[in-house]
Amino acid sequence: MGSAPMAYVLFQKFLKHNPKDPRWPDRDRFVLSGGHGSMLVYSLLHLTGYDLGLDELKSFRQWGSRTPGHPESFMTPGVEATTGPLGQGSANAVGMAIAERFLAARYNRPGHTIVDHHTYALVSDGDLMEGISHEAASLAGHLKLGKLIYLYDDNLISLDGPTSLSFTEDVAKRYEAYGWQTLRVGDGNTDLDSIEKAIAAAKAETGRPSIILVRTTIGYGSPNKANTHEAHGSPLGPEEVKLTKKALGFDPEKFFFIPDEALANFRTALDRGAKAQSEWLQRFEKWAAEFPELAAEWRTVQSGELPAGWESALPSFTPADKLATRESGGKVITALAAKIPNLLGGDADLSVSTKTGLKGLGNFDGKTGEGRNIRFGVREHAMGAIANGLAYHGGIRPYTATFFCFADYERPALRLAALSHLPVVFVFTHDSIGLGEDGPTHQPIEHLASLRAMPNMWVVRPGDANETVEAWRLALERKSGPTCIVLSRQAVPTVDRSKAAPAAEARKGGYVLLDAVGGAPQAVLIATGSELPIAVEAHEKLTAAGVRARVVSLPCWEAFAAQSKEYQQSVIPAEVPARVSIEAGATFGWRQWIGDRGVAIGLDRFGASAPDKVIYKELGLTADNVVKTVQGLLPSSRA
Ligand SMILES: Cc1ncc(C[n+]2csc(CCOP(=O)(O)OP(=O)(O)O)c2C)c(N)n1
Ligand SMILES: [Mg+2]
Repeated sequence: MGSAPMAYVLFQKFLKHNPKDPRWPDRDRFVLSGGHGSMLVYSLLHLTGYDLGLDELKSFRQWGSRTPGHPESFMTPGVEATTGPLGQGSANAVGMAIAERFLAARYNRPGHTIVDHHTYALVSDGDLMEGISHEAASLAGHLKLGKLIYLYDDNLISLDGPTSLSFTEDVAKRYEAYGWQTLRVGDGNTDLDSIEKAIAAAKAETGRPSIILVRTTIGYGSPNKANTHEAHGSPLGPEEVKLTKKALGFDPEKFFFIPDEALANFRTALDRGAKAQSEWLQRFEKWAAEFPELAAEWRTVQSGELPAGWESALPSFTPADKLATRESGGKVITALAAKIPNLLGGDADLSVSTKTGLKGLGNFDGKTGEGRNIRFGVREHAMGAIANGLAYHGGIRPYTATFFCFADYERPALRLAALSHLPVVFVFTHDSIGLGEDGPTHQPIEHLASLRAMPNMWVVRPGDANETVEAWRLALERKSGPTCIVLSRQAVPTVDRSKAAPAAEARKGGYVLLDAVGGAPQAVLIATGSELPIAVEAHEKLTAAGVRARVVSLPCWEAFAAQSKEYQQSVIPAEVPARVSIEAGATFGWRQWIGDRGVAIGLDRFGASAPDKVIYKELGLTADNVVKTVQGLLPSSRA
């Protein structure tokens, strides 16, 4: 209720949108970052004429409704971002503003403006307390994102009580220091003119982002609950609702009542939106006629498809190449960037190590919109949420990169990418104890298991250079969710495919790399990533010892689980109980593949600081240990 006046002014005086076409590419973006105020956005969408009936508002937060407790981008037309975990939306908005600049630079031509819109976010105290918003604001100021505007619901109250309990800094000064324009509205409850002037001033400033601190009263209009934290999350209650309606001049006995003149006022959005979009369409058609190739590219990237021939530049590797999968990943991403014009992303100050820099394509510049490498700085959390913002915006295939251990710093954004079906590619290198001397603070352990546990997240850990190519293929062909590509720091051999199954089999998530020699397998060795060569070596030793072992490469559990049961059984036969997995990470989850009697060789402890080969040996991740383990499982040796 406290932010309704500013939202009203924004929607009715400024927001360029067409409720009849929520996906119009050149609409302004509006993100309600404090997702707990979801009813505000649902009301606005209903009132301005989106496909969200009053019945949906009546079934707020109920099973099957399109009005969930917090806004979900895939659920409700007009909701641009899934918000609720505070801070995320503020960073998503930064991503949207970057996307606008990038697309404007790529597609606008002199005399032809196809991309030209603003990104607005309504942020709350909680948003601005969260660290992620600090990271995002710092980067937005650095990039001078002049079309990014925050409206800050400065109501001096959060969930537990007044902000005086824990949040007393000078927010305006902070944003000023980040390089933002700061504006104030002293009475956001009633002074609509001042709100309008402030938004106009924010739009007029094109060289830096703007934040408008709007002083409001939470629960404004409620005689007894306004300005108390009780107005934050719980319903006012029937009595107080009556009193509030009275205080605001409504009939207390009427429910979900919208006065005709109010509806008529809001519904003017339909004409405005239709007019704005049709003017845009005229411009678009002129542009498309003059630049047909550019227009064809636009249509492809807007549809989320990959351009024809995108695979043609993919490298392939031979057994002569012994290189870390981060190195082969670097070659893959460089090749892809040349073919996929909207592949845009970057790393958190680690491109030297992650190898994900797009060579020769420049650093993204927020003023010109040019450059393909976003220098996120050491800001993993905002990086993830900004990448999500790029994906929410549309027209971009975003990726990010950092060390795998720091997936923890990015994790809330990974989760929202998975929840919101965003096809973001998250590259993680230095994926295990194999990174060596940096030691246990940098060595991931439970990270694979924890990301595999996340619904709709795909985790791909390729075992050699050619599987790395396939990992990228899997990731880019996914349209309904994110993919983590998990790569090694240390060199791994490239499998000799003349003696093993083709790497293309990795697209199935798991496949028989090397089969048992001389008959049906007695044992199945299952490995991922840099432990694949260990399984291959064990296979050689077991074969020499007369044991029929099969090596299964399982780079992506989720893709494998999506195959038919028959295929899965043909790779990991249920009738072979002697199954051993080998992966330099927590063994949690492996039982699914190795069965009741199998053994998972992994790490249920933290690593150590030492050269990688020493740690592998000391912690039992060796071919000899695999051989011994297999022998211990075979019936003859158990007798
Ligand atoms: C990351 C995260 N932590 C905690 C919460 C729980 N929570 C929801 S709203 C809120 C604070 C509300 O204060 P404010 O952001 O000022 O919103 P207002 O009550 O003023 O609308 C909290 C702690 C959350 N949604 N997200
Ligand atoms: Mg507040």
